[in-house]
Amino acid sequence: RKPTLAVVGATGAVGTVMLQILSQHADIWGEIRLVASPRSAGRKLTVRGEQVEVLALSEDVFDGVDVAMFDVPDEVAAQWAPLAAAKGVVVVDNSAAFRMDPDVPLVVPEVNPHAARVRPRGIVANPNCTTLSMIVAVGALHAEFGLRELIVSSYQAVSGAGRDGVETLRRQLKLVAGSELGTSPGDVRRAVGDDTGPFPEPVALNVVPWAGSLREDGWSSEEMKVRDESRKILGLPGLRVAATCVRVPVITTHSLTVHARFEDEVTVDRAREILATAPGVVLFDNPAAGEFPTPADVVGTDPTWVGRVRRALDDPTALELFVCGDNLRKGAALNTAQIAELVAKEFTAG
Ligand code: 2RA
Repeated sequence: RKPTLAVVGATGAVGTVMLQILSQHADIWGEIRLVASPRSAGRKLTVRGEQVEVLALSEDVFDGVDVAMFDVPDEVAAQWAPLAAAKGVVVVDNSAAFRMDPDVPLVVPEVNPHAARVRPRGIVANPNCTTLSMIVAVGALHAEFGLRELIVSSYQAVSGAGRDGVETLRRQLKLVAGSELGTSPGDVRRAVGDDTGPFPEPVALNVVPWAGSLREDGWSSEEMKVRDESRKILGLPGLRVAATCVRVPVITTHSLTVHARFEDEVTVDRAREILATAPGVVLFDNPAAGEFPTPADVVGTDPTWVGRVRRALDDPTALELFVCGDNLRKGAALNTAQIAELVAKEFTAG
């Protein structure tokens, strides 16, 4: 039989992409139930070409549901995912509430699909978009070379901060368009005003070395997620990781520079072969022809795009990469849907 799916948070930025993906992928689901906060209940959204009414989140909406994809704030997931799981629903959750719970697998289907089968709490966690934007490429290289250390800088799109992030950048861009701003200290700040939305500084004509909230010793929550989640997904609890997360004036698609150090010497030729054949990765790397991935071209696509593959000049065991991934697709909705599809196979097989 075809399993029943619930999409919880169907009206949000990621929920919207989830519905697009469900309309594009093989039609493996029976009923698809759309769920959101009471504020959005009654709205009609299109999925698989049909209009479906949005239901208000309640325990009853999980009756008869086999798998639920959640994209809701951490505190909502923390409350509702266990309630759904208690009704027998397998919850695939895109919040940070359960990612580091030892009884909740953190899954990237191209890297650790087997982990999705062992879920003592009935919950499978989806990683954060920054980790997801690079981990498929890094995981493929790790499988061959054995990863020892990861040093990354992110260039994160504003849609990572939700609709508010996108609206903030668009509003600020209108205020600075056609101006001579960006030539004197503080001129951009004065032009965009005090309302910087979810960001601590203006994001138009700027880069902001901050994403998430403050953690110990000056690290951001986003940087800790990159470290903790990479370790858990790759099964390397002692992996050395240093991340610096930066917000840039891009609507959608996170980019990262990656310095990856491995057990032994690596060659660029072999790294390129691995990246060119790894599922979910596109190698786009010909600087002589001006070919490298950028968010403007990667947005709206599914794979992790890799360019600028070089061996570190001062360390023959390390590679340098530039990686781009659509933070709403592979970084959120797509990976969640892929996990849900993995779980669905258990229902169709059984
Ligand atoms: C961001 N990674 O880009 C976050 C969203 N989960 O802000």
